[in-house]
Amino acid sequence: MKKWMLLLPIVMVLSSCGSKLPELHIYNWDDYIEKSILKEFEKEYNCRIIYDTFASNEDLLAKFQAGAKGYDVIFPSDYMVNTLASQDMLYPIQHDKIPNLKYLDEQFSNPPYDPGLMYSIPYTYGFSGIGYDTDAFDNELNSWKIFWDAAYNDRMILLDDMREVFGIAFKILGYSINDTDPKHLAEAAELLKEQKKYLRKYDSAMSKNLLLSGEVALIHHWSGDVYQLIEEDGRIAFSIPEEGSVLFTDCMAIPKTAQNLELAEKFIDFILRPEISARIINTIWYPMPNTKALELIDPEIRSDENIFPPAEVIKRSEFLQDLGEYTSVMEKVWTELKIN
Ligand code: SPD
Repeated sequence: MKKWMLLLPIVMVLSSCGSKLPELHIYNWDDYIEKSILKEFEKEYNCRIIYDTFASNEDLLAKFQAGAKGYDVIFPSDYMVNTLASQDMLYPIQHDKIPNLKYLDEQFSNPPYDPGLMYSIPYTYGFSGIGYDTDAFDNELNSWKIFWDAAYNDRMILLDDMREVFGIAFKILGYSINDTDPKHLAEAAELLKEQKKYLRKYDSAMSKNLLLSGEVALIHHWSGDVYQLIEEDGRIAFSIPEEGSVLFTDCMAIPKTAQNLELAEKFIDFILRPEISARIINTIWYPMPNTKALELIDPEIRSDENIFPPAEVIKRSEFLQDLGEYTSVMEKVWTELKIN
């Protein structure tokens, strides 16, 4: 053996120290995955995950419209999949690259926002509702109208989310959350203007902490997020108001500008492994439409009616839909409401 050959292993180790691991860039909502799962993926696929978060579908869209590049997996909700796909921003999903799709609950396999799952794979589903401090109320809360109660002046927070906030007003007025009549929009805006007198702020990021610390009495938030609080403090409760609510499916999708398509597909498939999905459900308290995972989750979560609501609750809830050009009409009214 030549002398230089003995040095070969050392040279190989040194050169691999300098080489860059493949990267996977993920853009997701806050508090929406169990962090150790990311570590496990990095280890198994010898890569580095760069993880970034957003607070609303509209923030996600704005980022891509401003030319964001390099995200490999994103988590838009149902109607936003439709919006992004119609603006040619999503890569068609190659189903043969996601073998664990076999675990997907059939009821989620042909959704109206993305027929045949051409551009997205369902991740979780859930409801909007009211998270509240039971010490501040004598009874269970069952109506959105509580946000108009002056007794809770400055102790209430609504999501900083246009579609969700107009959704509340539309439900109180008896309209669909996807209503596109400008007269109804004006009525909804009037109602929300009344409410704003008592509102601490529109916020999606900090409201959970403020509810936990007792600074506010009630917040408008999503089911699993409030359940994460309930796990910390049994004083907190969640309810889906009787007027009906937003029912959503959040999805995984690959933007057209993704840099690492292969790793993105592997990540989506990894998430659909039943034991991985079950761990995510047990951590974030949102159900995932993975038939096998549901057999593995914590029985306390499986039997909770706010997490897996009965048919009548689902019936009075609605999925948000892409409003097309009407979105800009609503945006104008939303901006006026927020600044005045
Ligand atoms: N912490 C994650 C919350 C995700 C909520 N997405 C639902 C959006 C429905 N409009």
